[in-house]
Amino acid sequence: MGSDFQSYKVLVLGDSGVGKTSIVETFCGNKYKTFDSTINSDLKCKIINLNGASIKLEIWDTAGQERYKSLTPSFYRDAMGVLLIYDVTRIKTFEHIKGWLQDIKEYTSPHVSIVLVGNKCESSDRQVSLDTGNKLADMIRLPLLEVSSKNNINVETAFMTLARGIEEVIKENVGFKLYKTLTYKCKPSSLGFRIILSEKYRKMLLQSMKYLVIPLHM
Ligand SMILES: Nc1nc2c(ncn2[C@@H]2O[C@H](COP(=O)(O)OP(=O)(O)OP(=O)(O)O)[C@@H](O)[C@H]2O)c(=O)[nH]1
Ligand SMILES: [Mg+2]
Repeated sequence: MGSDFQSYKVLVLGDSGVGKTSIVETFCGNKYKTFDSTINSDLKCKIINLNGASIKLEIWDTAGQERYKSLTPSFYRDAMGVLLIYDVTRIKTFEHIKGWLQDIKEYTSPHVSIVLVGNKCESSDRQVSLDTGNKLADMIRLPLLEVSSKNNINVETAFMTLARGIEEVIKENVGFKLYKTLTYKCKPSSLGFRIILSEKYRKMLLQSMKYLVIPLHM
């Protein structure tokens, strides 16, 4: 597996038992079964294809139980995306979403992308309707997806929605930063100019092309 993929660090957060591990395992192609409660955090990686580019998702499945929570601020800080999960069969987990959002706001970058996820949507034991979920999602301006890791409903869509959100943020930020660098460092002439970038930045530049066409032709 090449190591030059761009990687997106993603956290999976939510109360204990909402199905974080089950969702991650289902996304990674593993069979649905019962998992032990997560201690601290587990890392899983999956390569996805986003608009023709291979991206490595570094997925951190975290512990929902208070006594296992030991994530450091720096762990949160370099996260690029968060899947924030509640369980549609337990209203308490839904009521705790605002508390999780406060933690996310406090510890992560303001540019972090978040997707709200209501798990166990196949269950007939619901305590949180889709309508109630949508009302909260509208209020906090986040995309909401109801999923079922048990029946593999919408699990991939949730991760892809998050990855696209991260990609958008990167485009905006890299485009802006490179715009500033290029307009400061380069004086275009009739001969044009040549910019040498590392492979990492070349990829980011290509992904941000729509933002960079303007400065390159000024
Ligand atoms: N009905 C139903 N049950 C599910 C689903 N996903 C997970 N579960 C069950 O929910 C329970 C908790 O799942 P986990 O994936 O371990 O939950 P977690 O969020 O990782 O929990 P912690 O590691 O303690 O934070 C298990 O009994 C799962 O079998 C689902 O989509 N539908
Ligand atoms: Mg777990």
